[in-house]
Amino acid sequence: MSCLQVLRQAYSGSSGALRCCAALTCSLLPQLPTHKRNASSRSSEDRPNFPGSKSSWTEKLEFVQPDLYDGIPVYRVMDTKGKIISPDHDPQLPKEMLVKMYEKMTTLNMMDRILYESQRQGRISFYMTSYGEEGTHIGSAAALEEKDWIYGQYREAGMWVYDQYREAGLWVYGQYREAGLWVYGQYREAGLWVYGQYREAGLWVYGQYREAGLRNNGYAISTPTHEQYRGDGVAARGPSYGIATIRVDGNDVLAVYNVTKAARQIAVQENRPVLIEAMTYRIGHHSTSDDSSAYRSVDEVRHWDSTQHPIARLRTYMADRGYWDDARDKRWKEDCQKQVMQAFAAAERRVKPDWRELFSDVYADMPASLRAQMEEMERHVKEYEDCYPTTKFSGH
Ligand SMILES: Cc1ncc(C[n+]2csc(CCOP(=O)(O)OP(=O)(O)O)c2C)c(N)n1
Repeated sequence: MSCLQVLRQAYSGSSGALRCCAALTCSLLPQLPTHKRNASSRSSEDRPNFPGSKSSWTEKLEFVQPDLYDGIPVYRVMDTKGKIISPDHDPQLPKEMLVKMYEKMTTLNMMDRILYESQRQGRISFYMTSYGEEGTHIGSAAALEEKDWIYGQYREAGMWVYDQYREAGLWVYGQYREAGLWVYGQYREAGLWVYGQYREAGLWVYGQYREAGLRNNGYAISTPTHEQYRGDGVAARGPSYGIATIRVDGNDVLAVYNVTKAARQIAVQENRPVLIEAMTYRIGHHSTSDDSSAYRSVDEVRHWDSTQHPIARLRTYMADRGYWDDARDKRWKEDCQKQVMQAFAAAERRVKPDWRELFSDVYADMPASLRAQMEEMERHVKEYEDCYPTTKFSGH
């Protein structure tokens, strides 16, 4: 089955999920690539031909109630335990690739554990974990090509981990220590290098680019989704902007892979945008500055950590095929822990860039107001030099 078929089929199955009137169905589902509507050829007796309307007539006086609508369905390949539901949709990736995906998902998880702890020990100032969202990072990174560009968000470190940028990524994280804001200064040398040169033709998150992936992890810091919007998530907004849209189970790495591959094909071949809403759950706190027990129950978090976890699902899938077992898992986790610790130690030994880059890397010509702030900081750092670890920074 081609990728486009996967995407189309995902939509064609949606009618059963919609209980509301046809008008609602029409307005919420995106136009698929083959779907060319020609208003002028329709009779206004058959269908309304108002400019701006794409639906049908109805003689029922019926308000569209949000709770009567099941929403755009969530495409998945595996069930919550990691068993394939429809063999046609199994991308049948080669063993080496699946092993790589599993190893990268677990590397991200290991990075999260070690760096989160190191923040608690005061070795870095700030960190954001990706617990529970590993499938969205790795499934999408695996489906893209070397030449594609990725604009990753802060909770998308797995996109870097997937390829050879693990150390660079950790280097960025390593630089977080002492001053969280430093990371922005680092972007020119590390972050942008990671983001910008990762691949070559720009996809994923925050992109107004041709393909945008969005992780819906249930929260924006402490605000749960039910306080963020009343409609059907983010995917429902895609069609209203004229964007082909799909919703996917973000904890199913194979589904994310299929959907990203299909979306990339539409974007590249048809040069039009595609939106992916990957449904997942943020198991970790928003950041090391957050305590999520203040706004959600421990039981809720435990539920997501112990069921449908993307790493566990992929592991079951691989174990079923004889690609992975407990002994290998144990060896790999030990090895992975060593790799992350070594990269972290190497990052800690690096001299940090000149702190003035915090001011100098934004504008080609620094505005007077920013220069004044930089000079004020220069005076401050000079006066209180003994309070700052200045020798750890270049330019001193
Ligand atoms: C313009 C702006 N306003 C506010 C913030 C502060 N802020 C940082 S992260 C965040 C929440 C983002 O939530 P979401 O997009 O759901 O991503 P998640 O953290 O769940 O991965 C906010 C409000 C910001 N970074 N930029």
